[in-house]
Amino acid sequence: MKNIKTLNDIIKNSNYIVFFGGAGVSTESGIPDFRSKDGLYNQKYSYPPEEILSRSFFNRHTEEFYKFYFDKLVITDIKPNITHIKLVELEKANKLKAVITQNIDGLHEMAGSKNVLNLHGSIYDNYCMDCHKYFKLEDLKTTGVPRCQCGGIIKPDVVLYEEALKDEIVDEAIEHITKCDTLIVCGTSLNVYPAAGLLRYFKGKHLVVINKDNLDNIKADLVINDYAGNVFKMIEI
Ligand code: CNA
Repeated sequence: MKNIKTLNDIIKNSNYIVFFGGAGVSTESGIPDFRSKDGLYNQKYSYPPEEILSRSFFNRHTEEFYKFYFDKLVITDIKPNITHIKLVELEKANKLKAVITQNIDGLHEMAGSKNVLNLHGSIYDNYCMDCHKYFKLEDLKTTGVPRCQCGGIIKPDVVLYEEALKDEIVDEAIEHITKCDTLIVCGTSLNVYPAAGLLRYFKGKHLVVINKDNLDNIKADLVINDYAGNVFKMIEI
């Protein structure tokens, strides 16, 4: 396939690649995304998922939030897929300098990637909202509202709608995007801000988009409309 050959040529000639990914990177591991045909936004719930995943909803309807969260977003009996694995190989080859992800599923770390910037946090980290004690995911009971020994509500360290991203992670992401010669954008609809807005810092040579559906909100040098796995399995390292 001509596009794959072009991508392999770009990778061969790049020294500083950054990967910017979204939910589409994990669909082939069995985690549904938000906006695809069979994504969470096209299923029926008592409230729209965008509302359930907001901070004001978490505050007002904590139990309802947790029901949705544990049912739909905390999926742990899964494995990294070929895209996660190839990214580890690219990092080991010293080509890939950072994985910037909007995902909260921890699959890049599970695959073995070292420099992962979790823009939206991770389901594996949780804190008591009162005493700030840290809890691992397996410490949380998955029914009702998880509570700390001090009585405080435990909140996952994931960024909900209406919440700000962490400055130090955003700063690091901007630094990598500004410095890289190739930026690979993959499996994201680029609808969620401010994450999607970080791409404006790119001033390198090759902007590559790999996405199942065509995106009309970004202009790239190379666009491959295919499943991430189909593309990454062909990447030569
Ligand atoms: P999205 O808006 O659902 O977009 C996903 C994009 O990926 C769509 O354009 C799809 O066409 C595309 N896509 C789906 N499967 C594939 C595939 N196999 N190969 C290539 N492309 C594919 O999700 P975004 O990431 O853009 O939105 C950001 C939200 C989604 C973040 O806040 C995440 O926390 C949130 N989210 C994360 C997960 C996860 O951690 N795995 C799951 C669902 C949602």
